[in-house]
Amino acid sequence: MKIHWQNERLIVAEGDITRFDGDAIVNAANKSLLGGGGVDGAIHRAAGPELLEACRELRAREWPDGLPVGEVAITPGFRLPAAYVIHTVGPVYAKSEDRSELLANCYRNSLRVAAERHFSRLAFPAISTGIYGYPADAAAGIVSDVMRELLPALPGLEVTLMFFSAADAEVYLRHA
Ligand code: AR6
Repeated sequence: MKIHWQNERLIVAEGDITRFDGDAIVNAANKSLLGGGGVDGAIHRAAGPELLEACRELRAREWPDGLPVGEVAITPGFRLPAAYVIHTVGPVYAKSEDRSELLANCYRNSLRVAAERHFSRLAFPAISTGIYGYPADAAAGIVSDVMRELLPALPGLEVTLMFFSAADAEVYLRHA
């Protein structure tokens, strides 16, 4: 991973989140929790089939109708370097409706779970900015607001925002 910017609590980096070695990575999943393309597909491939099995159990036990947008569910990371995966579902971007609170909730709820479990290193991908079409600059503003709002209250946690390209990391830094 290449670091583009950092302070004591927040790292803006470029790289493959499946390689992140920390307490948890966040997955930009879909309601089904049963895998998909993008970062979700990459995480399932790297974690191995046990992850799909754990997600099926989560569905059966806790989320029979699927995981609602903005909510989170946690599984082990299995073959990933990260110990856990926090699965969340971002909103599909819509010009006609402001879904920024839903996107913020993905980040807020993931941070809450990380704090509850006393995690010290957590990495996020740029939720909703791929297949779900959220403009990277709009998402950047939402994410940086959440980090400004919540990180001061979570002193033991270091957050990495892991962008897939240098261009995406730079967009974040311009709009944050
Ligand atoms: N590491 C870090 N970032 C990545 C990686 C990776 N290995 N792979 C992709 N990205 P997306 P969404 C970036 O489409 O928009 C799936 O099918 C990517 O460049 O993965 O929330 C799910 O099952 C982009 O910036 O997630 C859902 O159906 C960001 O991750 C749907 O896609 C998010 O892109 C969710 O769409």
